[in-house]
Amino acid sequence: MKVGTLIAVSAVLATAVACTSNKPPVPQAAGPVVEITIAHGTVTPTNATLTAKVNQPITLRVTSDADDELHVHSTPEHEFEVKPKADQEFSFSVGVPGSVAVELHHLDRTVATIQVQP
Ligand SMILES: [Cu+2]
Repeated sequence: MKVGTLIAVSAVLATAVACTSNKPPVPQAAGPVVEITIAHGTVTPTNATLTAKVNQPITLRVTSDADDELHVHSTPEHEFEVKPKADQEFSFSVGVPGSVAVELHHLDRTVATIQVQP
């Protein structure tokens, strides 16, 4: 009897965990979205400027034809692996006001600079 109950509970927990792999819910105060395209060794945009608030979610939406690596030079730092596919979304927020560079490391370009305001 007890064993049967435990198994039932475990099954429910496993289902709940599996559900969390769905897309995260849309954040309340959505911040800026940066559309980034990498094609034939060129990235667009470069040196874009935008503003965001501290702790506001910022989204990078990337369409690429190559592997690359996005670095967000904030505190803390964020690092995202870019794959050769369309519409990859990376979200992060910045906890410290200041100027934050978003860099593409293989192509060695600054995609955007985000002015994070308190
Ligand atoms: Cu970097």
